[in-house]
Amino acid sequence: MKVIILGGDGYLGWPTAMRFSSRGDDVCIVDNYLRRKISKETNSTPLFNTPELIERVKTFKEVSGKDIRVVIGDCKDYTFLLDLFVDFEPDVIIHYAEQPSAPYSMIDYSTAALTMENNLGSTLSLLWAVINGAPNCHIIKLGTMGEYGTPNIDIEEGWLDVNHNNRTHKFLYPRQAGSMYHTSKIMDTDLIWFYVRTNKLKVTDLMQGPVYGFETTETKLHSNLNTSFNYDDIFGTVLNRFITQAVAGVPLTVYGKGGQTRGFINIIDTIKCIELTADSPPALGELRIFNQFTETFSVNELAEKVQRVGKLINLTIDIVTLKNPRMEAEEHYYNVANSGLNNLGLKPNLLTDEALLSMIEKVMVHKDRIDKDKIFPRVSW
Ligand code: USQ
Repeated sequence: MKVIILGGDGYLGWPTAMRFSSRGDDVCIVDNYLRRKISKETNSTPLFNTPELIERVKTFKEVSGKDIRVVIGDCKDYTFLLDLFVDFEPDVIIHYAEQPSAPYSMIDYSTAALTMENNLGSTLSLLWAVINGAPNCHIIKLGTMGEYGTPNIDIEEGWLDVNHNNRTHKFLYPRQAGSMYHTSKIMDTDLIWFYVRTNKLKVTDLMQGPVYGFETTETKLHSNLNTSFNYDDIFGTVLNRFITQAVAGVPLTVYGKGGQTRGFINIIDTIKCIELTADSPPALGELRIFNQFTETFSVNELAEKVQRVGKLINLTIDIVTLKNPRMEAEEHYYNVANSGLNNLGLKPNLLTDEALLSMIEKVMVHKDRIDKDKIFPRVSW
């Protein structure tokens, strides 16, 4: 397949690019380094060294023999995307080109505006460039489980049949986000659903939970191929943070009561889900939605797991309860459907003690690079 990866420099985009290239697909990455720029501005540099794309693809070619095309540009620029799609003729476009941090989106007006402008702007340009330049191609859009929020009813996979006054209609499952970032993803979904209806596009929306981990088959090939593993309060996801805190000897930072429950997924499974999705596209005119996670845990359960597993290698790990910097339910009902990707053939890599231990041990190798000043929350809402 010919695959374009928008946001191919990021935590998930880069390993996805290497995976598809390794399989023999023809891969083109697009990125404007926005994520690097705003991580720098917020002093949120990743734990591992991550060279820029030209150096990464050069190393990847040396170790794999495969070429990945890199195009530096802004996905908000419709004409730029249109020209690229007409030239490259993609079968699949994977859309990661979004500002991904909830805390970043809640710092102030300018970061809220950047999140809205970047995320909605890139999605709108993508949709129009597909309509006019690659109308049969399959768009795979990274959505987020956080679009649903934490309603007091079961969460279905994207859609809900509503029965009202003896009539039934299928709607997008109701969405209610807890940050401006998550709200931008809801608005993305509305844009996508509109253009699927009016222009018969072919789209899969993957509602992903917080991802953990940093190693895939390809990142292990060379240290230049690392992905951007963040552990700071703005760009780090909770389990990656807890693992790093455990290694640094900093107490695990549970926000509030710690009953916040989410659907988690190993980065290895994220990449597998994208492959499975790309290999089984929906029909033209269909918006297919999968909930992309493999297990649910509360924040307290995760902290206790990290503490218990760390003890096996003699780490002394404390857990602190911090005043929650976020406005969110700290105890809530959470029962979420996720059979779609399993039905496509996903064999989950679960958070076993061995998997957790292996991540802790690998982060230990980089212990000297951990900056303890980046750990406690700086943004609240
Ligand atoms: N949390 C803590 N302690 C911490 C960090 C987080 O208790 O030190 C709690 C948060 O309050 C929240 C939960 O852990 O209840 C998850 O937080 P997170 O920072 O791991 O995840 P979130 O901000 O929701 O965003 C992350 C990614 C985002 C993705 C989303 C999936 O940054 O790109 O869309 O996970 S989901 O959470 O399902 O919406």
